[in-house]
Amino acid sequence: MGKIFVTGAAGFIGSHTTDRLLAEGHEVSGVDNLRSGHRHNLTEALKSPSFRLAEADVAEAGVLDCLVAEFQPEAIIHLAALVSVQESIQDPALNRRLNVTATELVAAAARAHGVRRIVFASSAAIYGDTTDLPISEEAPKRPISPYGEAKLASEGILLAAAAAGGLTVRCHRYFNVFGPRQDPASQYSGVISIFDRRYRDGKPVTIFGDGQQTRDFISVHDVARANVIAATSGGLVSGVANICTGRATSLLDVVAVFASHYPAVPPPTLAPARSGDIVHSLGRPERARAELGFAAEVPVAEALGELIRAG
Ligand code: UD2
Repeated sequence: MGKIFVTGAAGFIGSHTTDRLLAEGHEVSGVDNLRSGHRHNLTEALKSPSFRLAEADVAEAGVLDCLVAEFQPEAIIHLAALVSVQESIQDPALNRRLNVTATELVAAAARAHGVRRIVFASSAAIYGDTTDLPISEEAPKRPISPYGEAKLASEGILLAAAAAGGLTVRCHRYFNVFGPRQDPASQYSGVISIFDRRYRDGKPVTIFGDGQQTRDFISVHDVARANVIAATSGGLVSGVANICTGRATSLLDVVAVFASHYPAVPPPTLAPARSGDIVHSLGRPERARAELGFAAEVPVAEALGELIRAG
């Protein structure tokens, strides 16, 4: 069993990844500044003697170097980020600091302290608005937000560090991740987290457009499993891979699942499509299967049911 360092451990994906690492018997050291993460996401993890959490900002010089030097992990799973695309547009300097500078510091700490592997939270946002579906890793990279640009730059920083030797880097291009602990805070949060909150409150959801738009929605449990595989499996080589299901789910499909659980909630309100919205997004999952042995397993309807039943 290994020692794994997780940045953004109190976040949506970070906390599920931490839970899974602990369940598999690994020792985990996490860091989070609790800006968008929450200590309560780690309620179970914090009961484990194999877990510790430092409350600190990874973009601050010296923080990562100190924590990595002390813990001496075999791998770093770098999930700390500015997660809102909208916020990256409003505050590009903050996006750069949290989504690029932090990555440089991760690479530097790994090299300085002999960490052998980094797993990085990249995003389908690096592809931008492509209509050539399903999207393969070879597709043109045309990010349309500071967030997408920063994720692409981070991939470059980490893969260059890996090319210098002694380090394996796996960049995970997540598609539309959903599940328990995702924050529905703003109108630009992930649509499923917003719908979940609205149905719980007994209020109708708003569908922008006709609801026939599709996304490659993937359960956070599958994403956490992909992270753990990439951090702990032997024999991996550096590279990038989509983390997706390869299956398209429409918003109407999503609404149908919620509606069946909440028959008393009024039907959705329809509103004009959001400007800049893409109609369809779908990833090719083959490379993750070939290079990591990872394939998504949780059907969307099942994961939605779990989310709806969660407290
Ligand atoms: C992601 C990003 C978005 C932008 C976009 C670029 C997130 C959460 N969103 O959006 O910021 O970068 O990629 O392609 O990372 N919708 C509704 N009702 C709602 C909320 C959303 O109908 O209350 C629709 C929305 O208009 C879209 C679909 O649901 O058609 C999915 O929205 P999303 O923001 O969850 O995900 P996405 O991939 O469009």
